[in-house]
Amino acid sequence: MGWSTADTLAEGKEVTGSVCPARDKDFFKITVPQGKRLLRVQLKFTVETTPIQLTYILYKENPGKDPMQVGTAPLWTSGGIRTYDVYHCVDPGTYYLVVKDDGDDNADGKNAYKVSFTTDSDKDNNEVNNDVASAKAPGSGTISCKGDLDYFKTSVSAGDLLEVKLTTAGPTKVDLKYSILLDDGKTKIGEESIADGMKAATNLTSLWAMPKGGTYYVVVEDRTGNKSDPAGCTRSR
Ligand SMILES: [Ca+2]
Ligand SMILES: [Ca+2]
Ligand SMILES: [Ca+2]
Ligand SMILES: [Ca+2]
Repeated sequence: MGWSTADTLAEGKEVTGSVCPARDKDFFKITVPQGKRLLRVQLKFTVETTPIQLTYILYKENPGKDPMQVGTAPLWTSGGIRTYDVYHCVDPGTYYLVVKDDGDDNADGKNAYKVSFTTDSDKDNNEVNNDVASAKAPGSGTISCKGDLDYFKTSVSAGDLLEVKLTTAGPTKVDLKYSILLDDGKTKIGEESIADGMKAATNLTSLWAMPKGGTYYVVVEDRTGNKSDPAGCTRSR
């Protein structure tokens, strides 16, 4: 593998490369500095047609062992030329970005791709809130990265209705979804989502009859788990 020969890629610097011959993989070594929790990967082709289905895999350095896979490009379902602009939630540290053809069965010796990365802090003050144990009181947050889950915790008295309100100030790339879970943190008793967050501000407001009094969890995420918008803002209660 190419860990030891990886090219060091500086933050904010765009470089070009090509996937040739088939099974070629390009290794880039990148650093997420202390205090930063978001890694933005931008990857695109320089031309409109190529036989390559561009994709990437993100690995974290694992001293003394092979790096561990910690992320991938989103599934590409729309056809056409692949272009990525994706946020990953990560810890500070050293990572490897591996750019390749999906399936490792195509090559393009003529045309190049462009890749770059930047890092940022996560402005969502509720983080980390990715599971039942770290659930926070209802409030504002953002789906800052691919696969981000935001857990909120609330309780209702027997016979009460639970009002869930999930809104944004304006359009966002994220197609917001919430699920209501019982106090076991697993059993889903309801969910709502929107088809396209870019069409208008999100406004999901519903009253739910709860089966019993007690603790409930509301989990907010992107409907497909692929989209994110660290600048966006969601509110739930
Ligand atoms: Ca190459
Ligand atoms: Ca391919
Ligand atoms: Ca979040
Ligand atoms: Ca989260």
